Amino acid sequence: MITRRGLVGSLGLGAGGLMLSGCDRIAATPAFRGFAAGAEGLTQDFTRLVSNRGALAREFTSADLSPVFRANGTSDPAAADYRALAAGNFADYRLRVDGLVRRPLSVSLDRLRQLPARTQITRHDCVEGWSAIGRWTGTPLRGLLNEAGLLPQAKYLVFHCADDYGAGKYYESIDLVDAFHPQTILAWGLNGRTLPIANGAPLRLRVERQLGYKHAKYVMRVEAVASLAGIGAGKGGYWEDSNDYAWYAGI
Ligand SMILES: Nc1nc2c(c(=O)[nH]1)N[C@H]1C(S)=C(S)[C@@H](COP(=O)(O)O)O[C@H]1N2
Ligand SMILES: [Mo]
Repeated sequence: MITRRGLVGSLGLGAGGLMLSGCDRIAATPAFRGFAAGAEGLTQDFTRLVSNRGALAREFTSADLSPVFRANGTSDPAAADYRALAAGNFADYRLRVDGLVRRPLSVSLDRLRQLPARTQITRHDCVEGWSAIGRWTGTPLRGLLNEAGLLPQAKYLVFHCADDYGAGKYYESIDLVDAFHPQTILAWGLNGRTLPIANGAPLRLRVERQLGYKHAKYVMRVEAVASLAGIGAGKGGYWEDSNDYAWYAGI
């Protein structure tokens, strides 16, 4: 979606340009989201033209950390398969990376933690009007994608989550610009500790240029697809399909 903040940030004005003001929160009201969703094609093309989607989200210092990183949405998945994994401290967890890839992956949490890691202190902005700053540690998604080898037809990545939400499971998707962005990580650590279940253990997406609902928690599977048409109702995510939230939720 195009907001004043987005434009200011994309023009390189105002260091980082990411302070949330009251006005900017209005951009996340349902009416605005409806508009943004309706103009999705236009929005995406325009975003590509005027903004640098590769620009980094602002990073903060330890002094800025929120005392508590609030949990939102699912905070303790009830699904039996997830409960079994959690009971075993996720020793049997495997992240699957599949779909339009040359080499489907099945990766344990131990191995994910041994892969090159990145730590970043960023601010999470939820459409509901709250923000929190946390220190996230995880492996850059692009490393896993390179290992799996995306096929040329792959255009989006779908994140399949463990938690039941509405009629099915929570799911989200991003395009390859965000997938290969240096701050896009699959995080297993928060504030120097193991990622808590409330915040998406064992693995959750951080896609720092977008709003909170895009940051899939409890990620079980990353599926590379050519189109979002076959995923849920076709708009690319749980909130997009159920409440018309914008698919591209740029901040
Ligand atoms: N699987 C899953 N991912 C999710 C959600 C959820 O309910 N289930 N909620 C989303 C929303 S709206 C937000 S704001 C963030 C909240 O992340 P947190 O619990 O670490 O604050 O997770 C997002 N990802
Ligand atoms: Mo959110």
